[in-house]
Parts: sequence; structure tokens; C-alpha cells
Amino acid sequence: MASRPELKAEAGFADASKLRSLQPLGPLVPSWLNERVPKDPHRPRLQYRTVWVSDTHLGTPGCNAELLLDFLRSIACDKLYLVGDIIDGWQLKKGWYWPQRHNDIVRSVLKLAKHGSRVIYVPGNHDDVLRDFVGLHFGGVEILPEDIHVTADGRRLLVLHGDMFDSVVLYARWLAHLGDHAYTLMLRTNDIYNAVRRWMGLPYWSLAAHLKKKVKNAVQFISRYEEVVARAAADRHADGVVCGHIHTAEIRNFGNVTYYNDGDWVESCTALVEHHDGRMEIIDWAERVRNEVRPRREKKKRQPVAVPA
Ligand SMILES: [Mn+2]
Repeated sequence: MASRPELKAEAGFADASKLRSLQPLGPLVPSWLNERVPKDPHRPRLQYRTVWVSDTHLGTPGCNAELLLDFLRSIACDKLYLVGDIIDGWQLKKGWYWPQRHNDIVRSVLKLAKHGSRVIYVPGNHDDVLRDFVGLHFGGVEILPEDIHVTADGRRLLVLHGDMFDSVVLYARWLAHLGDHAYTLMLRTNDIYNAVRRWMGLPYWSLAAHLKKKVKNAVQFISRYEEVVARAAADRHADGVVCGHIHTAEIRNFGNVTYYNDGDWVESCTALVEHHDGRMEIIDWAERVRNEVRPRREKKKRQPVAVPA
């Protein structure tokens, strides 16, 4: 896609104190990542052919809204896929939580649609109410149960959220429940641990991501999930599959099928992108912002002190 000068990035972050009051339980990504990063509102946007984002869980304090908004305001693409669990209907039913920032995110998506990006919303399990509206358009956003995306290099990718494979992977219901509680506890522990690390001036460390990598059962679950989804794509004669749901970004080959997972915006702040030549890449936005903020902070520290004459 050619550069679109009319599509200018909007101004940067809200101040961190405001964010605190909006997110009483605190985000899982450290607050300093959400500090105001003065960005040139006329900076060129990152150009992609396709962008996949999922598991943003809008309507919950877990959503890293500032980083997500920053990402959406930094990109331009021909096609944007919202791959499910975008709005967390389950949590909203339990209690209404909808800060201004979540409105800004919705507006930012609609703005991309207005400026020519094709926006496709594939509902997940947390926004399954939208599955009743499949085939309809809302403000330029198409709702589809799943889709086939053809890459620039001609590969056919099946795009779906991926919750339908849970039952295949998790055969016992009690196991799913135990998993849910253990997971919630893990996220809280992660929060406290990082508050301590922040106080000690250490960078953010994700316990959830670490445990998922280390704990045998979690590894088995993720690995088995990836395999099951890839096999389903092979059955459909697709060259690959793009999904979300398990909050673990990945690009992995299973025989002739490539499994892509775009990650999430609760734990990791990742997206999947297709470049204009068909090359696929996982974008770690938290990491990118961290690298932007770090040199600025160091520069600030190293500023020469005025010596009285
Ligand atoms: Mn899900």
C-alpha cells in the first residue's frame, strides 16, 4: 500500500497518573511503559500488508490499553484482522469497566477502516455474542466466523480465534477450572513480583510467559494446541493458520502447514504482521516501546549538571 499522508499518527500517551486511576487493578505490563512518550504526531506509520491482533480483552483492567492504542496509531495496513476476544463480554457482564482509553481504541480501529483498511472481526469465546452478527458490517468492520487470507506470495491462511480446539485439547472440565484459578493466581503473583522489580529498578519479567515455557503441563497444552490447530488447517487444505486464544505468539511449522499465533495484549502485547512481500513477523510492541524509552531515560540521567562559576 502506498503511503497515505492523510492518515497521520495521533498524539502520544496520556499521563501515567490518569492511567493508574483508570486501571485500579493495575496492568500486567509495568507502568513506566505506559508513561507519556512524546511522539511526533506526523511521524510516518509502519506500513504492513496485513495485521492480526487478538485477545485485547477490552472491558477489563488487564488490557494494556495505552500500548495497544500506541500500536494502532503507529500502523497502516491494507487489511486488519481482529482475531477474537477483542471485547471481553464475559467480564463486562460481571461488572461494567470501560475507561475512555478503550473508547479511543475502538475509535482508532474505525479510523483505520475509514481510511481504507479492510477490517475483519472474527469473534472469539469472550466476545461470542458477536457470532450472532456474522455477515454484518458495523462502521466499516465486517464480522466473519472465520476467513481465508491469501498472502502476497500466494499462500492460503485459515484465520480463526481458536477456542473451538480447547475441547480437543482439554478433555476434562475440572481440569479447565483448575487451570483458570491457577492462571488467575499466577497473574496476580506476577503483578506483585513486578512491582518489587520496578521498585528495584529492574525491567519487567513475565511470570506467566515464563511458566508457560517452563511448566511441563503448560508446555504440553500449548504444544498440543498448536498441533491440533495446524492439523485442522491441513484438513482444510490451507497452507497455514492464524489464531489467537492461548496468549502465546508463535510461528511454527508442522509439516507443510505453518501455525501462526498473534499473541495477546494482556500479557505480552504482540501482533502478527505480513509485510508487502508476504514475509510474516511477530511484533513485540512492549519490547519496541521499552527500547524507545530506555535510551531516553538514560539520556535524561546523563544530562550535565550546571557547575556554579
Ligand atoms: Mn479466547
